[in-house]
Amino acid sequence: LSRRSFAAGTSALAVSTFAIGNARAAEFTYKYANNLPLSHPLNIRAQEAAAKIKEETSGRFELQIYPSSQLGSDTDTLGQIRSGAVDFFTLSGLILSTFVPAASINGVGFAFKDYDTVWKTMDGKLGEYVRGEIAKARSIIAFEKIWDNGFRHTTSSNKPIVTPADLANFKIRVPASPLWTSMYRAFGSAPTTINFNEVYSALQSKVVDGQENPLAIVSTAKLFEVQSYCSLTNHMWDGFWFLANRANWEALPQDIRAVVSKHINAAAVAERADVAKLGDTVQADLTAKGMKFNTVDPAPFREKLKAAGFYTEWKGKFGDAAWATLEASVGSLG
Ligand code: X2X
Repeated sequence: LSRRSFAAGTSALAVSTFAIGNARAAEFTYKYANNLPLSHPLNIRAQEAAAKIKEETSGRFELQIYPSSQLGSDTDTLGQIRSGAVDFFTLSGLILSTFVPAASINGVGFAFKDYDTVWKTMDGKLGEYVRGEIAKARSIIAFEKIWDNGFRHTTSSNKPIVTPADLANFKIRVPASPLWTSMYRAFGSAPTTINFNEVYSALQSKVVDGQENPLAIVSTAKLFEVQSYCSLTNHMWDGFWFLANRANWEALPQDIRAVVSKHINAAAVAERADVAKLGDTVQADLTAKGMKFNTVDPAPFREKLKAAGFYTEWKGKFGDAAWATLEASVGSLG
């Protein structure tokens, strides 16, 4: 029995069922952590992939899924994937940038006009560049296909966001990432860094008045229970890199690695379609639950960021070459 087979039996929180009674314990039991509820397409597709992997490896490989930050906040779990205490982790590139600075480049405000541009960019040269930077950090690697989080919108307990002036002094939660803090400072807001596992309670207790996330998360994480307004700001596209601890990954036999990466990448592509489909229906659901929606003209928001020097600052941080790769795909950012 490997060390991993023993470890498998100690986890009460895992979603997948594991060998009890007459079933044989898997040869390799690997932990996958994420910050989203079980009902989110990311977890639905990950569970499907886990079942397919188990089947195709004849039970040799078991992927145990820990949703909803059960193993800790994103910041904690980033430490665990680096050390190998966790084997796999889906993490926003923006948060990953606290370890691999280049990874936040897709989060530049208003960079993407639509999903076609997102996938062309992230499955193309820019994504390849970011994965290369992740690999250079040595302790982790990223699978080829990034998973969709979505275009982010702004919710609030006290007012709709219609113009950039509405963001002035706005008490908004941001994830742990310098790019997010910098963008809301440029808007003149009062950003507070809070990991996702504490967002619902921070909104409920009014530590902050608002937050920003894609509609699939506003819905599945039930943020509509603690937020009244949803402004369709579309200010950023965000995705999750499926990360592996390098040493643990390389400890797997080549044939198992091939099966795992095939099903994980296929699940990412399926999840993208699920999130897009949800986008068509979720606004109506949230409206029925009492959220008030408004659309937003992005032009003045983008102008505000430009005038505050946001694009110049981040072009300098990412470097001319990376910035040119981004602009070659999305157009000039000014
Ligand atoms: O923390 C968030 O807001 C979330 C769930 O969108 C991310 O993982 C970045």
